Formats: sequence, structure tokens, C-alpha cells
Amino acid sequence: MGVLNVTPDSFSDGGRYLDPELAVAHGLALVAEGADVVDVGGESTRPGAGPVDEAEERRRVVPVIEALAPSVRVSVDTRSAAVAEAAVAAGATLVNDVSASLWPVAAEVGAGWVAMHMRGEPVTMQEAPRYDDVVAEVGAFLQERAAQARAAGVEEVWIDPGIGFGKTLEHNLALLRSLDRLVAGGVPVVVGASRKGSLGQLTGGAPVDDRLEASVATAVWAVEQGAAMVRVHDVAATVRALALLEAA
Ligand code: PMM
Repeated sequence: MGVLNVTPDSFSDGGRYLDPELAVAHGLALVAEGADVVDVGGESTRPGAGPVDEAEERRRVVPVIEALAPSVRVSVDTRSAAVAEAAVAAGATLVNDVSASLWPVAAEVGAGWVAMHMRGEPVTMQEAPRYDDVVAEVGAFLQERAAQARAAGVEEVWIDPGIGFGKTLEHNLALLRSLDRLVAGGVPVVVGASRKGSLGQLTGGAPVDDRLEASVATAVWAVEQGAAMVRVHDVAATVRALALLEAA
């Protein structure tokens, strides 16, 4: 899954693809690099970000989705039911939901659904997050949401531990270390660690544009542990690294 943020303020590519033409061109480039899914988002959920007006979010994503959907599977990265509905009408077939709350919408429109775990809201989520057992708590939450979605009629359900969403470095590492436990639950797992702050922390404070190796290594680790999809910015490098893993 290649990341396409149509936002002024996402942490790694904010502002780069606000122009719909540039966004579509970048989406097609991700496809050429080997992305199976392009994840179009119009609201930044980086730590500290506030919510975006729904109409504005829709205005950002719909034209881009319409242009990309004939060429590739498109997911919409949103927490808004109205935006998810508009995105599916525009051609998206997967709702990537960092709020893990939009399964009724996915059921209604017949789309797939990714339930991501987040503790709190983006504005405050990195203010001293704490868990007794992060792996058990995140796993239980996601399995429960997946079961709810299935019961509501969503046929394609994915779960995602939400690296960096209300989690410290230690929490993120614990989740990555025990990814096999999440996978063992039987629901396909998505992991998004690409260019995130934890990777900077682990690499001597590498800035966001200098986290390629750590991002690729983490994607390879996740797939090796059984993740069925990785959400990444650097599609070409990740696809090449994963080809090696598959061959080996
Ligand atoms: N991370 C971000 C946004 N959306 N969706 C899923 N399923 N998993 C993630 O880890 C995730 C996400 C934040 O990163 P971005 O600013 O690069 O989009």
C-alpha cells in the first residue's frame, strides 16, 4: 500500500501533493513502482494535528480517487463517514480507518475496511500514553472490532496495530516484536511504520527524509512476521526488498 497524502501538513509529505494533478501523478508513480493499493488521505493524523473540515477533506481526495481508481485499487484514509462514502462513490474500494469506527459505513457501501488501533486523538495521543500490556490490549481491541465488522456484514476486514498512534517507542517495538501474535488471530494484518518518529529515534535522530533504510527494514520484518500488507511511502525500495524476502 503506497501512501498518498493530499494534505498541507502530513509529517513526511505534507504539502507536496495538494495540487490534484501532482497527487495523481505521484499515485501513478507509486503504481509503476509496484503498489497494489494507493492510500489517499486528506486529513493529517500526525501527532498534534487537529481535525479537518469534512467538506475540505472531501474536496481534496475525491478528484484524486476518481483519477486513480481506473488504474489501481484505491483506499481512502479517513475518520469521516461522509468522506468514506464520497470516496467509495468516486471509486475507492477500501476504507482505511485510523479511528476503527467506520465499519457500519464499510458494510453499507460494500467496501473493505482496515481497523487501526489508536489511543486517544491525534491532537493529544502522544501525551504520555500508557498500557499495562500493549500487545494484549491492542490485539484484543482489534479482534473485537474485526468481529463486530464481520457481524455487520463487512466481508473484507484488516487490522493494524497503529504504530505511533498513542504509543511510545517501547510500545511500538513491543508491537513489532510480537506481530506474530496479532497475525495468529487470523485477521489479515497491515503495518504502517514508514518514516515514523520511532524509526528516527532508533537511528540517531534521522530526519524524516532520511529514514529509508529503517522503513524498508521494518517492512521486511513485518512481512516476515506474517503481515499481509505494509503501508509505505517508498514503494520501489520496499517492493525490491520484499522480492528478495519472497525469493529466499
Ligand atoms: N499511519 C498514518 C496514516 N494512516 N493508516 C494505517 N492503516 N496505518 C498507519 O500506520 C497509518 C495510517 C500516518 O502516517 P502518514 O502521515 O504517512 O500518512
